[in-house]
Amino acid sequence: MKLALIGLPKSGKTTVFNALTRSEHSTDKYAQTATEANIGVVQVADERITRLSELYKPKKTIYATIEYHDYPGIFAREGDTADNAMLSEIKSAEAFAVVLRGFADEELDSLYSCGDPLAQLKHLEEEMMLNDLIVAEKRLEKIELGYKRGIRTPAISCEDKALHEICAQLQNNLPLRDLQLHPDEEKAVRGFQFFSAKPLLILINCSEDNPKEWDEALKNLNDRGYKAYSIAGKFEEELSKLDTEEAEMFMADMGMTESIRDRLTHWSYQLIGYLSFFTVGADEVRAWTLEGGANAVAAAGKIHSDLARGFIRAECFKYDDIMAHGSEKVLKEKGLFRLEGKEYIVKDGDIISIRFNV
Ligand SMILES: Nc1nc2c(ncn2[C@@H]2O[C@H](COP(=O)(O)OP(=O)(O)O)[C@@H](O)[C@H]2O)c(=O)[nH]1
Ligand SMILES: [Mg+2]
Repeated sequence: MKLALIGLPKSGKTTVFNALTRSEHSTDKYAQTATEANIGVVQVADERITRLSELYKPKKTIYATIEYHDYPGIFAREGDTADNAMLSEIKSAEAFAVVLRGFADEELDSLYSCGDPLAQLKHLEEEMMLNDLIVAEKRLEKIELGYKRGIRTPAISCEDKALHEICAQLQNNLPLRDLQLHPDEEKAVRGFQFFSAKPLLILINCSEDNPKEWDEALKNLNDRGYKAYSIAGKFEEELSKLDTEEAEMFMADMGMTESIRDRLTHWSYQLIGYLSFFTVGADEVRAWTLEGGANAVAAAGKIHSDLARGFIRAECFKYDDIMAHGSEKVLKEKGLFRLEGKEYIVKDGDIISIRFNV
């Protein structure tokens, strides 16, 4: 999974990124805004993989990962046009973690007068929608030009229709994630990777002295359907530099039970509706990420496109069952080892082996 940390300049994105990836990129307040993204990969802690690995003793154990991309601030001022290459890179993320500045800093207030976290979010969303509208309108002009030259295919008509719906939505100041397109239309415009269609994880970066300062704002956001949380970025960055025991002591003081890595993992899985399925064997025990509601063929495709193409059936059992009974042989005797077809909807914790033929 690829998650982009985005927000206005100096909201604490790199601070949070450092905490997540235990790195030490500069967060100097007076440094020029970075021009390139920091990229880091974080393992998804999953006790189930650890225990499966103990059972199967494979040569390799592979956890799922989240790739965090920490981008320079965008949309700092109205109509600010960030570098197009960077914007398209940002848009290739599956979701955005939007870092909003909730800690006080007079200097930053005067430089980036975007107001409180709610105002910052409003500003960012408006800029994202504006950017999407420009992209959609540009494409519509091109299509129009094509029509005049006699270029009109069913695919283009479908895209045209989708883009008109998209423009109407954006002109009403509504994000594209709330627009339900027909699946064919959705497919026709998927390549644009519109900003406002992405799921948002809202992180209010609070001062650790006053972590409850934005509780009201958080409630407001969650009532409006956002997934919003508060974090204390600087505190988390400090924590990430300590060894586990020390960190746990400080976390207990703050009433925290999980590291920021684990919290962000849960929040982003929830946000996107991801589940985990596993493959096991003597060579490898591995966790895979899948969109909730996806079928066995989609799961096969995560492993390798050949497995989806030549899919015959999925041999399947549950993590809880193998842990309760200790071996696949017992599961077979008890009828807990299932054969599933293409349409089977994969569940969290399924252990799957794909039979295929290409
Ligand atoms: N007090 C406080 N300062 C923070 C916090 N997070 C970031 N900062 C400071 O804000 C400035 C900008 O942080 P940085 O992570 O570089 O922001 P970015 O531009 O969004 O990547 C730095 O001086 C940080 O030390 C926080 O949670 N509390
Ligand atoms: Mg930064």
